[in-house]
Amino acid sequence: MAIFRRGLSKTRQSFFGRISQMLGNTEIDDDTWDDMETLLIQADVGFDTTVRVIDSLQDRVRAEGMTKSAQLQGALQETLSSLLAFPPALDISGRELSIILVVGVNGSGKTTSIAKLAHRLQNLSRRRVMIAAGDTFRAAAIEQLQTWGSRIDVPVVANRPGSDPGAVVYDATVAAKARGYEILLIDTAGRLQNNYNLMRELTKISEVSGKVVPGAPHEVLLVLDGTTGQNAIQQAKKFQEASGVTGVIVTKLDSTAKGGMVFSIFNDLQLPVHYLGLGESIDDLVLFTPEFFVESLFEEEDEDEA
Ligand SMILES: Nc1nc2c(ncn2[C@@H]2O[C@H](COP(=O)(O)OP(=O)(O)O)[C@@H](O)[C@H]2O)c(=O)[nH]1
Ligand SMILES: [Mg+2]
Repeated sequence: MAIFRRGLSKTRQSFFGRISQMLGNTEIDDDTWDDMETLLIQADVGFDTTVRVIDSLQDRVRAEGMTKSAQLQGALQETLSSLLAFPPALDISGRELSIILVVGVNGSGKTTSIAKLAHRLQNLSRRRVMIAAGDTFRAAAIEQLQTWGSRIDVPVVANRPGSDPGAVVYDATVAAKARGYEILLIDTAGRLQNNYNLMRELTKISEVSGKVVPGAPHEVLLVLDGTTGQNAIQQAKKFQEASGVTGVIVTKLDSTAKGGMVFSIFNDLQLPVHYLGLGESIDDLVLFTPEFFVESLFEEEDEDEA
């Protein structure tokens, strides 16, 4: 909970934490709803989701005969919570080897998130984890993953820069299976200049892993850069078309006030958020917990804490 509060402090301080001050305690009128709408849009909750939240709050105000704006804060908190389904556990149990494909645009935080996730799964879930360096586009991308791998003691299967990512994924899948690894995380390149190429590459990687392990990939995690707010939602739609995304990791929420975009992922994309990136170090990937998330957005008195 403390890590949520700290990680979400920018979004809280800019928006949600100021709601009571903004609403004041007057009669609920059109201005109240305008202010609320402005707040939600500015926090990157997104237009459709904002409309849905306001409609639902207005219904409630009518049904319960609320008259004072101060009553709205609790109601808003509950309405926002109701948008967040509890995400299912990652589909990584009940088989010898589970394969998780990680996709997203360049710079969104894929490689860092893979290292953090590998570390989590190895240390908290006690699973044997391997990583495939499927982003073969840049030498630096491969080296970055190898550096993380040796730091967290997770093997990384890689090939030369510029080599076929399908071949790397094939080698890694065969190696993981032969050596009794339970989870293989696959890093990918995120070039989005051409949706068709991206789709082809991701489809191919999926097919290659599925040839060695029937049903793979078992999860396709989309990494979204939280600092890009609603733009990330538009990007996500392309990846949904291209690669059968099953869930989302939102990164960099520690450095943005656009944390409202998380509601949009559940509501507009109908995808579960599994993890949040709340910093650059290896332990800064937290399991998404709806109630902690919403409470952290509204909790006000944290600035004095150590
Ligand atoms: N503050 C912060 N920075 C992050 C987070 N996740 C990733 N980054 C940084 O974002 C940059 C790009 O990350 P990288 O994993 O290389 O992205 P990729 O191109 O998608 O593989 C790096 O400088 C990371 O340290 C996060 O949760 N918080
Ligand atoms: Mg990368």
